[in-house]
Amino acid sequence: MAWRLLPLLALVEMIASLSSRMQHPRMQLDPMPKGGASSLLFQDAKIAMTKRAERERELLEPNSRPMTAPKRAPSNGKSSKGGGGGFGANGATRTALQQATDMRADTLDSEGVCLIPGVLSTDSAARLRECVADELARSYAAVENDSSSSVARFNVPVETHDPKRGYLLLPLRDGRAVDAGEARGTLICALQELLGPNSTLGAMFSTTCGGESAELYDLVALRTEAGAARQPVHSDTPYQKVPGLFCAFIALQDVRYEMGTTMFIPKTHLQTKQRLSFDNGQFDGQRDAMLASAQPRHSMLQAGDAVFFNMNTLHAGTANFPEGQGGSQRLLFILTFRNRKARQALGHEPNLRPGYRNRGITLADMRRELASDEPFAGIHQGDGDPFGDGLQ
Ligand SMILES: *[C@@H]1O[C@H](CO)[C@@H](O)[C@H](O)[C@H]1NC(C)=O
Ligand SMILES: *[C@@H]1O[C@H](CO)[C@@H](O)[C@H](O)[C@H]1NC(C)=O
Ligand SMILES: O=C(O)CCC(=O)C(=O)O
Repeated sequence: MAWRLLPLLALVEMIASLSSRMQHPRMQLDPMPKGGASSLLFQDAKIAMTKRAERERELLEPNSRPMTAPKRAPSNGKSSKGGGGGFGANGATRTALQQATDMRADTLDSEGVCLIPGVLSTDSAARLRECVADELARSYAAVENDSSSSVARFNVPVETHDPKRGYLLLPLRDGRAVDAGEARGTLICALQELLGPNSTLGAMFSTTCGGESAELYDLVALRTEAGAARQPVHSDTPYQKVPGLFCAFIALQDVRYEMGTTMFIPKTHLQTKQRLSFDNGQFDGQRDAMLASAQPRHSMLQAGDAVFFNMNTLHAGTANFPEGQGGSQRLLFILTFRNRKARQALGHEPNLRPGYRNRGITLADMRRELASDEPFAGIHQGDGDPFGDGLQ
């Protein structure tokens, strides 16, 4: 077949760009060939991507250091954002949260990525991990019963499930709370802590994504298991002047290096010579030269910490080591918001259950719901549809 004749690298590029155009999950590849051409294509692409990622590891790992949280704004940083509204522009009238948010926003402007410790308490992170594990079990059971429900729950059909790495699309209210008739279950409490009016992360999304009109774009958990391969370096959205998507990866447990980290190449959110040699240099050696001289930073997250990034920044998930070599299940809770002022194509579909897509659910909507007696409990959002479980 013709695709077998494609050079491996061209195949990797093709699959990467195809999947980045289609949706956020990139590495959802079937380990069990079912004989179909597309399944074989995935098989070959997976082998090629793993080989490519291993080559990148050799280039990047010697220079990679753990990411540290910024202590103060970069010296060039005119403290920017004007997010303070009616508050004084400097000095004691700015709250600690506003000052910390400005510092982190300056870091995002210059680096494209920022470590934010403690966006969830350790206890809340542990409760949320258990809740996500329960949602995972519910979704596995649902897909076992009816395989056509896979796309709505995992964003991929069963044919391309990867047992070692995948996304779990989440509801706004967890199934356990709904079953128990509990208005404020674990997921609601976590969203309140993460996005509520005085929250670190809520302030970050508001500041980077154009205020409270920021639109919910991903509500998902990322799962890797022991033995999951490293990803090739990629970005999730193309460059545009007003960055369109900002994402938080939130650790639900202490993540040891052997469980996989996310490696970022700071400053690659900008159209610099460095970034262009990555984008355009895949066949003439420029990309590898760029990677060999890069200064990567990997996020070492404790339970409740977040790494917050402009989704145009280059990054890759590192390997979750095999069992017996320190690997084990890693669950990250992921929130992404979209800045409506970014008008160019974003390059991928939202990682949201179908019933939550194209609804224009904003940060303001979420805060209003979270402040109500029964958040997201089938309350009409204004377009006539209840939120429900998002499964249609
Ligand atoms: C199993 O799937 C069928 C549709 O194929 C659905 O009607 C039924 O409710 C499902 N049962 C459970 C327990 O999820
Ligand atoms: C906001 O959070 C800060 C720091 O956690 C706290 O000191 C302050 O009292 C909070 N303000 C409100 C209105 O909750
Ligand atoms: O595994 C990770 O830490 C990163 C995941 C990622 O970048 C992706 O799935 O696009």
